[in-house]
Amino acid sequence: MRLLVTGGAGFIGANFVHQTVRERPDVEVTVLDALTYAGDRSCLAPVEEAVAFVHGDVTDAALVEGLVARSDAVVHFAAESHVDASLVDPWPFVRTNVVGTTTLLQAVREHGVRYHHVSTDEVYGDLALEDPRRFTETTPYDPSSPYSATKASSDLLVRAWVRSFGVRATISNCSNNYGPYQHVEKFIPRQITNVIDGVRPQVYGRGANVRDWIHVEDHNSAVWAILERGRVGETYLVGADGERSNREVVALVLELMGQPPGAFDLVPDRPGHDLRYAIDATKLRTELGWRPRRADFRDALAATIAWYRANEAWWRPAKAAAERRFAARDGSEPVGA
Ligand code: NAD
Ligand code: TDX
Repeated sequence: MRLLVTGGAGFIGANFVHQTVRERPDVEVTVLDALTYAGDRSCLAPVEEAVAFVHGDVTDAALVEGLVARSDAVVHFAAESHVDASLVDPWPFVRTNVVGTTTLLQAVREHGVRYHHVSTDEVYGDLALEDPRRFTETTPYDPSSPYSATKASSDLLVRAWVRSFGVRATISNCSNNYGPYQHVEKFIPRQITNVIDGVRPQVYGRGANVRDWIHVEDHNSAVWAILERGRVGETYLVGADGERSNREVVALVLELMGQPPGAFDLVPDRPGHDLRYAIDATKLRTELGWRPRRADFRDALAATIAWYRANEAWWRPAKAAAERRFAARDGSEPVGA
């Protein structure tokens, strides 16, 4: 199989490429990535020899068309992915997430290529803390942030291309990922690298918000299950029953890093901050037989901390700039400055 992976120099895409090279030597991988501030070619260094890399933009219709024409399938990870950044400047989100997805859809339509669309549970809005329900494939869309609104738009474009043009597409909506190669602007790596730098973790609001954590390898094994065995036109929710409040996560990071449990700061909240996400992955489990392999959060978080300790050379160049962006948003001094 010749597989085009967009966003393969980002967090989840790079882990997907590593896993694919490791487990499926018959798959020929081409990565298309614009190398934005969130993309880093060095994420692919361990598999450099095994994959082709194209530096380019998913909104470049001629480039995309040429690459899709030479592929049997496309997995689309490329996106602007940071909620906080979308609140400052939504335009790159509209361009990459909406226009970029449309560009890919037109190309897979023209060449009859199988397409898998990687999306998020944030399209469903949020749940109350005590709500017994979780998100399912039939939960109505209700995005809160510019980021999630553009991801919701891209999902709806995929559905329209399936229905109107017969495109062979599937969609996955996954909960919060963690693991190696995640940008230091995201919650877990930000707090791990703060502690390494002797800086207290920064928790928004009261830290009561709940995210449904899944290890990136489990997300990617689900993407493979859907690509190989998923029904065309269907959406699958991906999650590993990992609901935890931000306070709980930060307390565990502190414990695993030998710090006192209360050694974090509460800082001004994110505007429109979604309270709780929770995924019901019954369809993925029963229809495709998928199971998470890294569901022990404590163990997988400890391994992630060890990875950041061992790979400072990878994250260090991005750290100060990420902290300056956080500070610019709330008018404070960058932490660790
Ligand atoms: P990321 O920000 O780490 O990586 C995004 C990658 O896309 C980067 O390599 C970047 O250079 C590339 N990119 C951005 N704009 C591009 C463009 N115009 N053309 C080509 N490449 C471009 O993001 P991530 O966390 O790895 O997320 C990957 C996908 O998974 C996204 O679609 C995101 O919405 C989705 N998702 C993420 C999570 C999560 O917890 N991180 C959860 C569910 C779904
Ligand atoms: O410093 C922080 N302090 C804090 O309390 C940061 C960066 C975040 N938070 C909170 C906000 C959220 O409740 O932690 C939680 C997780 O925040 P992010 O890592 O920014 O993720 P989130 O907004 O939940 O979105 C993530 O999951 C869904 C990804 O970034 C998206 O791309 C994905 O679609």
